[in-house]
Amino acid sequence: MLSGLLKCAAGAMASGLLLSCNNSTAYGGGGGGCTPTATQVCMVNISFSPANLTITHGMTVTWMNGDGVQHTVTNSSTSTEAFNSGQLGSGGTFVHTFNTAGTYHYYCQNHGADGNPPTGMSGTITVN
Ligand SMILES: [Cu+2]
Repeated sequence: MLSGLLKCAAGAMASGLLLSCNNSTAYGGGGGGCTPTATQVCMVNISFSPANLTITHGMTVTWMNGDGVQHTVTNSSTSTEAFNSGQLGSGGTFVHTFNTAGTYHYYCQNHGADGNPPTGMSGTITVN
């Protein structure tokens, strides 16, 4: 992990871009690099954290992959709101704005299964 950070810092200095730190070396540990907030869900240890997030309509939710493996953020087939991040690599982010109140289930296509509600790596956004 330490060597990864040094490599990351060196890469950032060389390129002048902090974006160069978005690699599996920097985010390979147990969720390092992502901190959940009132509008951010982290993907850590093959799960969404928090799994249940409540927001107010009009807010934009950000999902960030803090794992070293790929994940997706995919609406369940019963969700009335459609969103799909596609494959997100380590450090990758996806955003979706929820304008309508409701309960929206979603899952990771790699580590979860569609359903009502989905199972495995899955979560819920409650919009008030
Ligand atoms: Cu996953």
